[in-house]
Amino acid sequence: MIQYIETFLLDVPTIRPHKLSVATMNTQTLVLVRVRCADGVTGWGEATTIGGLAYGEESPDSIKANIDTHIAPLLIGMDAAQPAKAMAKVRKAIQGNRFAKCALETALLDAHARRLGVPLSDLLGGRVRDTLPVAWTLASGDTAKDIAEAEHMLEIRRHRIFKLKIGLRSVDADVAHVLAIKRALGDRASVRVDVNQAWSEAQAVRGIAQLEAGGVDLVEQPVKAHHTAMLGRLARRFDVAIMADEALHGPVDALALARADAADVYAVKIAQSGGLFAALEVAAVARLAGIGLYGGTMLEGGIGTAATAHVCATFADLEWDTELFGPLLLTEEVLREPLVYRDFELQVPTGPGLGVDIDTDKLRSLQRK
Ligand code: MUC
Ligand code: MG
Repeated sequence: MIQYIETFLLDVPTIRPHKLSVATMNTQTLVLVRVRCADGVTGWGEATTIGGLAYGEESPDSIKANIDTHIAPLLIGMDAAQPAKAMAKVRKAIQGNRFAKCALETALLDAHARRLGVPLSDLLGGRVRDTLPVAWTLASGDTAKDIAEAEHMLEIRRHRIFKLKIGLRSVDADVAHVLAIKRALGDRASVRVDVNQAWSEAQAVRGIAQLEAGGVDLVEQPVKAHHTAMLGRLARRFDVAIMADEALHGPVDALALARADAADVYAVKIAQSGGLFAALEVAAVARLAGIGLYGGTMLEGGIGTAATAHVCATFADLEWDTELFGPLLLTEEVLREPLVYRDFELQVPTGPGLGVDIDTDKLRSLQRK
């Protein structure tokens, strides 16, 4: 039986300012959920978002309040061994709140997989891979610093895929920044950009043409999330892969984007999708429509990152890799044993449930008072 649900806000400084077109992050607020069951099993989930309300319509505080006040009470007393039934009740009663739903589903699946003594990925059909290539985001805003950071990552064999955050400066300044980095790294790395919706169609046409000619491999969400037809025009106009990120809030959007031929690649994010099974549905739509997959992040800590890793481990094709580097952007580790990044890949945890454990002393020391 589901006995008790707690939520925690943890303010964790980032290792350097992380500049997106919509926000500069110096701190990440982790939103964690703990579900305690009557049989003594505990499960963890995460509902971390980016930039308060700058990136999405759910803030850390609203997620916590909505779980505490409206969603947790629906779940108390339900059978903990039936996560699907519990989540069906939540989905019937609660509109939106995708991040909260994702965290609760993760915690219920973590607990149930622990109860059964299997990795969470087994509850999703089982894994086809045990490691995931991981991109790193260069977002200091400074070209020389970004090149030095990329060289260091190549040197220590942690990343050889780099995503550059652009859209804050003029198109020409951004293109010059990206192409200087691509020239410095050459064929040693894949260079991609994320515009986070900043460009108009005219700016996108101008920017993407130059990025494509300069050897950039992927352009993520160049225009506003609701401009589906515009995204499709760009995807058809250019050879370089166009990825949908903010446009993709779950399976219904995945279907609409596929019908509109709007993107070549989907960033699959468990929280944006509204849960782990919803993320699998997004991936299923992509597979049926011939759209490539990429394992995305909301810059979560170890819990959300491990949960996404379990989902991505079940994908037969993961053409565009992942960006599951969230914990590496944070100055403090909340897991007792950090996730293992080795030889450019994240090792998907193999223990029961998520395969990770929270350091409760760390949790208390970082918890917002
Ligand atoms: C986004 O829009 O993709 C993921 C990686 C990163 O640096 O920012 C996030 C959000
Ligand atoms: Mg993005």
